[in-house]
Amino acid sequence: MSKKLLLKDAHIEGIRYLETYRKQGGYTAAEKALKMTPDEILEEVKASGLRGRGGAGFPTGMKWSFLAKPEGVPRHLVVNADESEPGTFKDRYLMEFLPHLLIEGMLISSYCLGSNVSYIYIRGEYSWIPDILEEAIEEAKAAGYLGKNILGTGFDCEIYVQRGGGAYICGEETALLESLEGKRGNPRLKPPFPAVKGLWERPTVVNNVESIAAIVPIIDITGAEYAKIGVGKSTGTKLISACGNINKPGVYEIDMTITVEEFIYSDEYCGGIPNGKKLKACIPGGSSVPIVPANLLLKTVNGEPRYMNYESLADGGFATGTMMGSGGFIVLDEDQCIVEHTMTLARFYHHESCGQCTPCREGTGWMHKILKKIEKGEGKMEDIDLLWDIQRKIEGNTICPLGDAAAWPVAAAIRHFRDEFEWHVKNPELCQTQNYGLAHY
Ligand code: L3W
Ligand code: SF4
Repeated sequence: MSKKLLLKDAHIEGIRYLETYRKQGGYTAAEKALKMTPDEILEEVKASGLRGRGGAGFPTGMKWSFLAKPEGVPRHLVVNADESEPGTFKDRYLMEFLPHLLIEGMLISSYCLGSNVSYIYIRGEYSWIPDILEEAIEEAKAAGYLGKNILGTGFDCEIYVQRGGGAYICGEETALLESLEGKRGNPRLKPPFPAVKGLWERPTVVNNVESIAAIVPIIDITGAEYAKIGVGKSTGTKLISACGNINKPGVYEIDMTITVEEFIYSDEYCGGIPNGKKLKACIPGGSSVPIVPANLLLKTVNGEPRYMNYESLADGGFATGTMMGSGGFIVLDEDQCIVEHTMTLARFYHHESCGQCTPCREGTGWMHKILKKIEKGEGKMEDIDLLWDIQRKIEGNTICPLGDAAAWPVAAAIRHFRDEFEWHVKNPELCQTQNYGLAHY
């Protein structure tokens, strides 16, 4: 059984409220942290090996150490709660059930980074959660954990919640900052990174909800102890939101030492695939990461079992591997049509493209149109090569990662399931009359 650090108290009734949260030891990590120096906290975060839980897996301690500290310029912590990646819903769970864990993590992080005004930018569709967060912020303030002179330390900190307007692109950190400044959420060119020029051109750390929540157990048990959980550079625990063709969809906390097979089939996690169907493929890190067929999902290129961690999932590079991403784990059984699935994703990325760069704005639209044609049985063999060509021209040629995120699912689908695309071209009449995914496999 995986060790639980974030969700250990999630089942306790009333844990959303300060009184219950404190009864379970809540805010003792913050009290401990406020007696440490900011540099001591930073050393603990570095020692923990924590990697950003939003998708990129960038080392959190390193990101914090990049924060510029010019004299007299305010700095900010911004929590990215714009959780919009298809298949990803772990941050929603944390904020809905454990709002004080996030606020405690923000208090410690804000103190370490020197942010007196910190923000939570939350996706507009999570319409009921800002009220939960704001209630928790008020409780924390009344208890002296936020506001002026927190616990008599002289440190001041306010937290504000800002709702997004429903654009996926505002989860990209610089688009988020633009939106937070009241502008259209267009991504900025990087560098400069937010750590140098972020919110209102001030040094800013943008971190995912889960990353900031993880600061609480890191301070609680120490960075060194946190680093002992997991394996290699995949330290600590990771929240996985599991969905698709599984018996037990939900949010699970894993310690990154379990295999993919165990995660899908064990009763502790997904509980297997309904109706005894066979596993066809899986997208383990949210819709932006490459899809992997079952044979490569259960074993790596070395014939080893594949583990639920950053390194093992990526084993073999994009040819055979994928990414941990945001931990949005989507399972597809043998009845699912890969062409239809890829077309649905292409439609999503085209709709969500901000339109600033030509390869993304035009390319996502072309990919969607071609996939729609193939899916309906109206495509030609050359369309598959054209699709391949378009995705290659998008990848690496755009301002922000949305371009890559649109290209990778198409590339991986063609690489691993080309015969399924060809089947659609060769069987136009069957495409319109039956479940071609099932007919083909
Ligand atoms: C200072 C440097 N800071 C890097 C910082 C950078 C950022 C972080 C990671 O995209 C991915 C995307 C999605 N000085 C720095 C530096 N940084 N070098 O490190 O940066 P980066 O560019 O590798 O990634 P990103 O722009 O944060 C995130 C993928 O995650 N994804 C998840 C998407 C969806 C969600 C969601 O719904 N919650 O996260 C899934 O795979 O496609 O590739 O902070 O500033 N020299
Ligand atoms: Fe906008 Fe797409 Fe360019 Fe990102 S890659 S800046 S979403 S057009």
